[in-house]
Amino acid sequence: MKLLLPLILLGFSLNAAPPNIVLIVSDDQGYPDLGCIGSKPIQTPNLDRLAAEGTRATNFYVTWPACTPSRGSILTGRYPQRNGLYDMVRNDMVNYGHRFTAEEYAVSPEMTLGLDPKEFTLGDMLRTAGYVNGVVGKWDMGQAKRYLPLQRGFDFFYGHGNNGIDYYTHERYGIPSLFRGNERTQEDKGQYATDIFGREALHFLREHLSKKPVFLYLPFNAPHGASTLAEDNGGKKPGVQVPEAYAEKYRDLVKDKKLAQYYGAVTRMDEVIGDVLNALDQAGQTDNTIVLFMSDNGGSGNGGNAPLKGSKGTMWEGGLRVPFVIRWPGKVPAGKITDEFLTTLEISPTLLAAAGTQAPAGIVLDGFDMLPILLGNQPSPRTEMFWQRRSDKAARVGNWKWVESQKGRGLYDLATDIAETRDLSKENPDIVELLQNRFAAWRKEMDQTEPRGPFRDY
Ligand SMILES: [Ca+2]
Repeated sequence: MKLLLPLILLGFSLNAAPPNIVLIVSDDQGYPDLGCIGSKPIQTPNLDRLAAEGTRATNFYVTWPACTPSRGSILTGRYPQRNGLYDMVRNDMVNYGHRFTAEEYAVSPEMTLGLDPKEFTLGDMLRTAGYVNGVVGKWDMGQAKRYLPLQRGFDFFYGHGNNGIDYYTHERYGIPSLFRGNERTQEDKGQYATDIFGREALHFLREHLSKKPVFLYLPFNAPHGASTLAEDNGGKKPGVQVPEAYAEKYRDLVKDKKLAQYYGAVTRMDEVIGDVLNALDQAGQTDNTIVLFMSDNGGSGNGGNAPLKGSKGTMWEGGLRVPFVIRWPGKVPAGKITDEFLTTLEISPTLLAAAGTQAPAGIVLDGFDMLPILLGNQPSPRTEMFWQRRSDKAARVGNWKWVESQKGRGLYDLATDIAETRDLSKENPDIVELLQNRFAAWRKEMDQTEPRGPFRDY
């Protein structure tokens, strides 16, 4: 009995102060592109620190091999095919260097499409647990007012609603694309996007840390290629933009100028992540904050995704498997590398459990709380995962991966062949059939789920 009262009080105080959450997403950063992995000359000392103080996963997947649907799953905890956002919110005419007028852009898909307002975001779900929620960076869930963060469970937004900008003008193929709250702004025109996103993230944290539980969603546009018209850049697409000093760090290490720019953009982003970690330290909130980091899809080609095959946009591991780090001092083991099978579908259930809340009644989440797995208390309950991008399909069941896509097909044993080099489908027709059947069952479940726009007609 003597112990009971302090335990009750301790339990009460923990419940009274759910952890802050900083959810960091980078853009098109490849599976091997962290300094601590050691296979490339890339420098990411702050993400390396995060990995040393937390756990890094090697077997972690996104739900789609490109931006919008992958990010929709991070925010909803649901497969793209369940939440309705299962393709890009993107104007195809940009592929041909088309410069939109404001009037033309206003009625284009990038303005009229977005995450269905019936979906619940992490902002909606954490708000019920008393969090103050902010988004800084690349929202990519639609730009009409009904799609913007302030209408989607967030209290603060500074960033762009579409899926790419010029890092300096903040234009997307000629259209000014930064928002503060619900209004477009050009207040920072000329300043490097990663710098201003860092400034706003720190501003949001300093204003709210230690007062209320804070959820900062910090999705960078770095190190994605810039959405810049070639004619605005001397007739050539600029690739990944970065202040020259950051590309200069890599000039002696890599010959390819564009690769040096990519590495430099990651390093500048890493510095901003370091500033965020320092802000948590200064507020005395590090021990009470979960920090998560992942890329939204595989690397788009900069230096390759070896040992993985393929890149962004493909059903190969190089399109779908990404770096992932989570730090929660005293809760998630420090300095650990886990090979457990995990995905971004686990993010929402994990954060909701940590916050002591749950999804609204009737809302199906496609993942689970991964904390017990990270603690080593149990193996991952995930035994299968499915992907579809138009006619491209893939399934993983156990260590078997089946791919049927325009870029290739086959059956691979990831336990012995992470690079997907040996097609074993001829030797194992029964396993091919099993994976095809599991894929068909998943597809049927998705087709029968409650209708959601913008892509499923109803
Ligand atoms: Ca991306």
